This record gives sequence, structure tokens and C-alpha cells, in this order.
Amino acid sequence: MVLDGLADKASKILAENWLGHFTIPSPSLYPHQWSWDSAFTAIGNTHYDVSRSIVEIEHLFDAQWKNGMVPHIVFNEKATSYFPSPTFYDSQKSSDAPRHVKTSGMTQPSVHAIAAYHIYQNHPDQKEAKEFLKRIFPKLEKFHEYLMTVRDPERMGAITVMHPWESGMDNSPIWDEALKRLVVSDIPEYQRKDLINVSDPSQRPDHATYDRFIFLLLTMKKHDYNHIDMYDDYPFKIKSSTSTSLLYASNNFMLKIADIIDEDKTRILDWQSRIKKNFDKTFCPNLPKDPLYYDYDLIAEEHILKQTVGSITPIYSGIPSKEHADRIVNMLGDSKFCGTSCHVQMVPSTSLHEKEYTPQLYWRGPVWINVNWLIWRGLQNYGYKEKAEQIKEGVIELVKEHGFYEYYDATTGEGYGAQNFSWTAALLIDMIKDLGVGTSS
Ligand code: 9WN
Repeated sequence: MVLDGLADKASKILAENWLGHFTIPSPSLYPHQWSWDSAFTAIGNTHYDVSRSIVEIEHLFDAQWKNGMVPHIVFNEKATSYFPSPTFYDSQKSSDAPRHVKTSGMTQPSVHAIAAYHIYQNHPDQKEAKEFLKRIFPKLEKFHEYLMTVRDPERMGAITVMHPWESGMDNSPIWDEALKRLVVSDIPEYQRKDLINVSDPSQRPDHATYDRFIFLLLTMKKHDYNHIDMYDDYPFKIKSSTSTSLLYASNNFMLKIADIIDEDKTRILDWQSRIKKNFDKTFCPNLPKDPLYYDYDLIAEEHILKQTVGSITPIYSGIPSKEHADRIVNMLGDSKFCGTSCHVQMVPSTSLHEKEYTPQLYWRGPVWINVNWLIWRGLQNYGYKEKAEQIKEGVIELVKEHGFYEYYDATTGEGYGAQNFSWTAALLIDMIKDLGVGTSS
């Protein structure tokens, strides 16, 4: 069958990007292990080589910090084609950083419990799968505890991202105002490598934005990556609806895992009630008029009213009521979310009606496969079969017609950014196989 052939092609890309202990997101642009990429890739690999998924997740958690943080990059010492380098980060200034491996000094969304559960479900040997769950459960719990404490000292049940890179949606217009407000100083000269490793550099973040990314990194470094000590005076603190709802979804998978391996659920249940109780209050300021979710800027003390894919992703978590989900799904029919006006009916990274919308620019318009995979599963969970199917068909069409790209122009389908991109391949496989593992509630 054509689709099986496409899935096989995807699995070859995953095999090519596999370095023995982890999968690089792409050969050209991203030569290290990235945190949320690894989880998405592990999900796809469960259909072809589940042992690789286990090694991938365990390699990432082997670099977990003593305080529980899972770093967003685990460096491949042999690779020199990415900036910022391990030396630039110098994250071992923190006594929490591991000594046997170099990592970045920040984190990314917690989607690894989702991958762990997929590994269990798709594993042919349940005994081996349970052994893996027993090894990984305490590490996952420690990571989630880190997020619920260090990244939520206000106890709002909402995760603070302290750098756009921590959101995984780095160049989204969500961050624009908060980045503009930064008083940037003392940045040494640095050489970006992303611009030479991508076919069209104009699709990457501009220099002013990159300076701000580097300034925030250096601010963390100045404080030895001690996010507790720096928190009060830190200049960029955003409560993220996507990171928070993904933690909630992951916690739901943790509850399922706890049942399988007979672990205590008390703490997880407590986190869940804190997140759920506050979620709409924190992220949905214009209910009942507007059902979309918006991040909250702790420093400006206001919501960031940009309509992006982050306004929709919480549908994966199961937090919205059915009535609330109905209203979100109705909005997906609108042209601003590619309801009718685009090449494929998938959710673009930024609404077509926002002034920042740019069809080719990194997180500012193009369609990304990972967030659409989350929305696809979320739609399935609520029973919106037809809309879910449109997204799946969109992903298949994009890959079939244009290749395995990092992101795609929503209006033409053209692929941009890195080629042979791992999570595009992995999540396409999962959508084609569609074993229905993604139900988080
Ligand atoms: C910075 C690896 C990562 C993804 C992110 C994506 C991009 C890095 C970059 O690539 O971010 O972490 O250099 O642009 O935005 O989601 O994890 O694929």
C-alpha cells in the first residue's frame, strides 16, 4: 500500500538520523539530542524498533539534572555545527548539572511520559516494557515535580517558561513584546551557525531576536543556571498554556503508568487538581466570548492576546469541557486557522489574521507536524473524527508531495527549514499506523 511505503520511507529517515543512543532532529541543522524531539521520535519508533525508543528516552534522562530538570539539549561532543555550543552554555557552572555529559541549561515541554506510555502499549514484550516503566517512572516524576515547583513558585498550577527556546515554539509572536522589553547588554560577539545550515536563512529568527535569545541564555549563565535564585528578578517569565497543558496530559499518562507498575499516585493527583482548577482562569481570559487560550506574561501582568497554535494545543490535554472544545473546534473551520483557505486543513503556527503571520517564517505561520499531531489526537479524544481526519490527511499530503521537512507553508505546502526531519517522519508513522494510544484522559 502507498501509505505503508511512505511509513517505510519515514522509518529509513529515522534510521539514518539514529546515532546509536539518540536520534538527531536533522543531519544539517540540529546535530545534538533535543528533549521534546526525542519524545516525539520515540513515539514513531515504537512502530518499527521499540528498543530504540527505550534507549532514546533513557539516554535523555541519563542527562537529567540533580534538581529534576531535563535539559532541552544533550550535546553530541563530536558535533560542532550548532551554536550555542556546550562551551558557550558552560552549564556545569551549576552544581545540579551532570558531570558525565554536557547539556544546555534550560528545559523544554514535558512530553516524555506520553512517549513512555506509547512504548509500553506498542511493545511486543510486556515484561520488558514494564521494566522500562519502572526505571523511567521516578525520573519522570522528578521532572514533573521540578516543573510544578521551580517553574511555578506562585503555585498557580501553571508553568513558567524563562526563554522562548523552553517553549519549543521559539520564534512565535507570543514572545515579541516580552523580548522587546529586554534591556540587552554585554553580549559578546558570536557566530550563528543556523544561517549557514539552512537553505534559506530568511526563514530563521532575525538577528535582533537572536541577540535576545543569547542575552537570556547569558543571564541564566550569570546565575549559574540556578532558576530558583534568579527567578524574582529575571526579566522574561511567561506562563505557557502549551507547556502547562502538556504537563497535564503527561501527568494523565503517569497515572496510567502508576496503575500498571503499582506506584503511588497521590502527588500526581494533587498536581492535576491544581492545574485543572486554575487553567481557564490563567489561560482563557475572554471566556465565554472567546474560547481560545493565551499565555500570561508575569512581568507585564497581562495576557498575550496573539492567536497561535498555542491557543489550540490544550485540546490535547483533555482540560477543556466538551462544550468548550466544541467552540474551539468551530474556530478551526475559520480561514484564520486554515479552515478553508490553505493548501491543507491543518493548524498554522500563527493565525493567518495576525499581523505577524508570515508563511515561510519559523513558528510565525508555517504548519508544524508535532503540534498538529497533538491537535489530531486531541480531536480524536473528543470524538471530532472528521476534523481529526482532515489533519491526518494534511500531514500525509504534505510529506508525500513535498518531503520530510521541519515545517511547511500552510498556503502552498512547500517545505522549509531542515530536511529529513525526525519528528515529521516519526509522527507521520504514528498517524499512518493510528493505534489510538494517544488518549490522555
Ligand atoms: C532551539 C530541534 C529544535 C526544536 C524546537 C525548534 C528548534 C532550536 C533552534 O529546533 O529550536 O532549541 O535552534 O531553533 O524550535 O522546537 O526542539 O528540532
